[in-house]
Amino acid sequence: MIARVPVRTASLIGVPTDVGASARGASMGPEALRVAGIREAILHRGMQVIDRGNLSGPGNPCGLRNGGYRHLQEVIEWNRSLHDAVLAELASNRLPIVLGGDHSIGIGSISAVARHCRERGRKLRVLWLDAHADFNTAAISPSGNLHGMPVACLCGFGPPELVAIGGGMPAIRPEWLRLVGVRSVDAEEARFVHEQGLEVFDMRCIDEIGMRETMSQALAGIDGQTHLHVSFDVDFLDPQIAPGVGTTVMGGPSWREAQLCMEMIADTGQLGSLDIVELNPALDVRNQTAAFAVELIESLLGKATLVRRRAMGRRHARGPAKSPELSRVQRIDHPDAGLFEVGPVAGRHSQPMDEGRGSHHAVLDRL
Ligand SMILES: [Mn+2]
Repeated sequence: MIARVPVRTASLIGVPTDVGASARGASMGPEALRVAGIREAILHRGMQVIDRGNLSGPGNPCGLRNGGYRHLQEVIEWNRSLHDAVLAELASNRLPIVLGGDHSIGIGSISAVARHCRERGRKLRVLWLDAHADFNTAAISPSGNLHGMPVACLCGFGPPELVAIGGGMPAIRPEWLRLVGVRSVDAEEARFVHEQGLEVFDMRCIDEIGMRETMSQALAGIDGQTHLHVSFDVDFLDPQIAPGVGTTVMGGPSWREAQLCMEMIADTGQLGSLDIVELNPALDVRNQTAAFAVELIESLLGKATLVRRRAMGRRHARGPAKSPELSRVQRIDHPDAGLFEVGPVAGRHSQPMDEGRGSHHAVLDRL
């Protein structure tokens, strides 16, 4: 049962492009996710699925940097189409699941989500799961590739055609964002992240406090009026388990950490939209990265020891567990995905929490 997921019909929107990336191949991502069974996985969660097929747009001209950007016009065209497609699904009360495509498509997708929330007076929280901060601008980007700039564009720093794509100027405010898993930031970009006050939970933070506390802080403040958007760059994952991306960075979250991350997002019950980006089948091994991504999406949609978690959450919501058994994190074998960590973690959302801003800027504080 997934009663806590508010939207029961998911819409798959394929965006087969790699115009924002340096390596070619992310344009094959949508089909790889379908081959890995994303539709069936969502159906298994008890949801309905409508596959809208793929958007169409310009091919990859393999051009050089021009005026600070590579392929700006192509990126604009893809993002305009995607904006309209995502907005239409949200207006019909469906959960858009965008199958990328490189990460530049986060601009159109999240601009539409932000417009939807603005028009309905909903709060928006964007979780950016990524090895990179994606906060470059033309002035500081080493490459001009727009897949390194979507966070900046969404926050108002970028070409006007992209910044204003959803009608809001800017689409989102930095304080609505949480970046998780970051471990590769260009020097100028890091200064800009710091200057704009982005809340970054980098890998050092995850090493030090663990994924559980990291996600607890990243999700703090989400309530029943919050639309939660997840922008899942597959390079978030450690390349040992997810080799099929163009910009691998060693030292990412493990299988278990990634599962826990997704399960804790599911526990909020507020997931409203999702992008899966940067999957590159040309670099994958027997589609294993796509298959892993699909497993994580199942967790994100509520697959896990949900009944037990919810029971423990209710128990914990009345106050800290008094019995030592309840306080101890337990490990049980799960027939589907090996070990699941369970314990009184589900009660964390019942604890009063502030927004927690400014406490984990490790990448930046070391500057
Ligand atoms: Mn990215």
